[in-house]
Amino acid sequence: MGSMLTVWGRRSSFNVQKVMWFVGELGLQHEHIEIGGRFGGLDDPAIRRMTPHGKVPIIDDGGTVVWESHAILRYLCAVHGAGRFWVEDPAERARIDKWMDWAHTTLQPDFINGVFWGLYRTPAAQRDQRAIQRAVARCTGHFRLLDRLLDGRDYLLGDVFTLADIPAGAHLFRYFNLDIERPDLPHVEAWYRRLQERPAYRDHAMVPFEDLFGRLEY
Ligand SMILES: N[C@@H](CCC(=O)N[C@@H](CS)C(=O)NCC(=O)O)C(=O)O
Repeated sequence: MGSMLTVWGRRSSFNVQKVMWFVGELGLQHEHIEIGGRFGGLDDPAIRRMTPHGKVPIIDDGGTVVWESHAILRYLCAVHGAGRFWVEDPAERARIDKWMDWAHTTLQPDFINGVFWGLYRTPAAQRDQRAIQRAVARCTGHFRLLDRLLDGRDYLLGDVFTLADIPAGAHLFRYFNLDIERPDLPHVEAWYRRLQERPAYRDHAMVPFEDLFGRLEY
């Protein structure tokens, strides 16, 4: 099998980016196989044996197969994050989980689905401008909330970078590079600059997305 850890999923996938960013933060030796999107391969029997729904990311860590980006983040944190990312205290872990789940269930649907898919991935003639505007407005609210949270702190939970920063922080490259209305976000922008000092962020969460323009098929 080569290396212990294998990650499947195209680098242009938002859900893959969160996982690859964390693999980079952990400094884990791994093999990365681009599947999905223009690479195809999601219907291969070997992939379907690992994940019944045929979506990326997927990992195999020494025989343990995990899919769903946040399940993967938590698994990698528990197994490989000792001393740096893993926390034992359930209350402390819940502080992290709250923001991870908020990002996945609230921010991501409004931004990645509503704005990124609605505006960028949908061909101009098919765009629903009113729906896009409503999603942009909801994102304005979400990013304002993050801006208030980040006032006076370096990272979402305080002085230290945690897993909570990954799902929300992975949105910033696309949010700040789309041609949309944004409110004043001084603290979010400072956080974005701070994240860009991390090589793993630059390598995995700032992936150009032009090849997704006008493409609804994957
Ligand atoms: N909730 C899943 C979503 C997985 C998902 O929808 N992945 C997309 C890419 S972001 C996918 O596999 N799309 C098909 C493709 O890339 O061809 C997760 O967080 O991992």
